[in-house]
Amino acid sequence: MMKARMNEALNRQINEEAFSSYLYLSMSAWFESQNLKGFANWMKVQAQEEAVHAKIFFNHIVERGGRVKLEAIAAPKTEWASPLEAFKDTLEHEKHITACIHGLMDLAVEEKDHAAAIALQWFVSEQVEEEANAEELLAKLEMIGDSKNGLFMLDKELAARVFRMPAGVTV
Ligand code: OFO
Repeated sequence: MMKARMNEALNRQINEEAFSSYLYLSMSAWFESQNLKGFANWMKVQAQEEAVHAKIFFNHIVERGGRVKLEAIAAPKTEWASPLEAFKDTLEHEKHITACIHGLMDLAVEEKDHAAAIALQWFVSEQVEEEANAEELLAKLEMIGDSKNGLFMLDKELAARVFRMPAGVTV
């Protein structure tokens, strides 16, 4: 049985992940409006991943005899000045999520909640990847600058991203 403090903190994290999904879906919609279909695809896949993250926390709470309580999801931003700005926001958001995950891990250690700590370990590694992906794309966009050709090439590259359920995860 999970302690109430951890249960509440994990419920808050479900909301963070649901908001992440909503934010990236909003970015996907913005990229669609800019006719950048590859970027839109990349963000839609990202939104799917975030929805899975929320469900992993959901399942963990249920498996441990806790109680899932869903809260309202805040409205995300809907307009960006440029793809560069969208990816700056993405990186900032992922840094925020990393801080949330680290906070949860600190709580798991404090509460001696070993099961939560093991579940959170996957998220610690995932966040390293999430930040690295956002940093890489941000660096590419900085390199591209005002080049329409560069943007077109990157859009083509991002069109290839497909959603894959993480290994060992069923939601
Ligand atoms: Fe769930 O990793 Fe991004 O936000």
